[in-house]
Amino acid sequence: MAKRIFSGAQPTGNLHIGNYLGALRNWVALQHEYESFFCVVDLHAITIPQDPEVLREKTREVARLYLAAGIDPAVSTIFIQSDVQEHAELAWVLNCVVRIGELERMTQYKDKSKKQRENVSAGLLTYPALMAADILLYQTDLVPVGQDQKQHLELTRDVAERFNRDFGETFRIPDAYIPKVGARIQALDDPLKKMSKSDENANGRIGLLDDADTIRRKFKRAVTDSGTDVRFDETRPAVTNLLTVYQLLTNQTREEIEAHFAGKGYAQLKGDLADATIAFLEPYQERVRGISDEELGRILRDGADKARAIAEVTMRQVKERMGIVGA
Ligand code: AQP
Repeated sequence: MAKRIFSGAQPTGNLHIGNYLGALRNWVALQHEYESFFCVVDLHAITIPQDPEVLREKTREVARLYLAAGIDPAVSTIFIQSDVQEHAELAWVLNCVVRIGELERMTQYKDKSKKQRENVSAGLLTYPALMAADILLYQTDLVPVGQDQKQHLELTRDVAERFNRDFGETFRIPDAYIPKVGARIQALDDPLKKMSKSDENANGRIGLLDDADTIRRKFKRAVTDSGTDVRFDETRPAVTNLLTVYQLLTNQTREEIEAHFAGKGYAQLKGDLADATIAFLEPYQERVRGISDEELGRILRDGADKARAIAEVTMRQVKERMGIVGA
């Protein structure tokens, strides 16, 4: 059987260059080597409150962003999570396999529950069981994600191993694929925080659909470190973060970049970075606009059909192994 990839993004706001550089870009590169499944994970999005109208719109927007990034529906399966009911069904089963202590140790849960205070949904806690279901349904080999999802992936492996041990060999154990560069793009307003869609300060992220003026303004305002020289240096996280984005967008080596900025200051870095980002995003946005509603609908329906055919097989095996037989 061809090796499989599964990954997804949540329609929880505007996708940013962190999502692109940490995840989408690698999906595009890997899709020709693997049988690939890319999902818009709307059921994950509702673990925190969402406006239904906005969620509907963002779900389709994320699918458009996948296509415009270069995910090719002729070779990859693109679909919306809620169109394949086995995701929710297997998530319930895995909720009965995962331990509460394991879920409570997840750093994303700790961070996000702090922001929700007393209104934390049970779904926010059990989010990793749904993510495990997404991955395990497709007997996935590799999961290309950013650094922030590493812990969830480790839990997915643990849950799959536990299920296999208790009920017999059922799930393939997936590996994470985390890029060496770009796995954690930091926020522009705080280099110690990751760039995030749901952060209330939009100045911390560059949205994939931001216009040129907004991009220039956000980079101009970006926090920098003390010192003046522009080079990669772990002890200067803000400048290193900007340089990492520049490196990935221009495909230059670190040496070439440091030579280019030798003797120049932060203003030059910010200006050149804005130019490189706009040069990348303008044609990207043009491609997003070029995808008609009809074409998108057809791709998503085909994708859901293909995904469902595989998910059903896994789900049937899971139920048989557990003794869930129905009438
Ligand atoms: N800052 C980042 N740098 C690199 N990769 C990132 N990813 C997210 N943020 C960064 C990766 O993008 C993929 C899709 O992310 P997600 O939709 O699952 O959301 P998330 O990981 O919870 O992070 P976001 O985008 O900031 O969303 P919110 O604010 O809603 O939590 C994943 O592979 C992720 O690792």
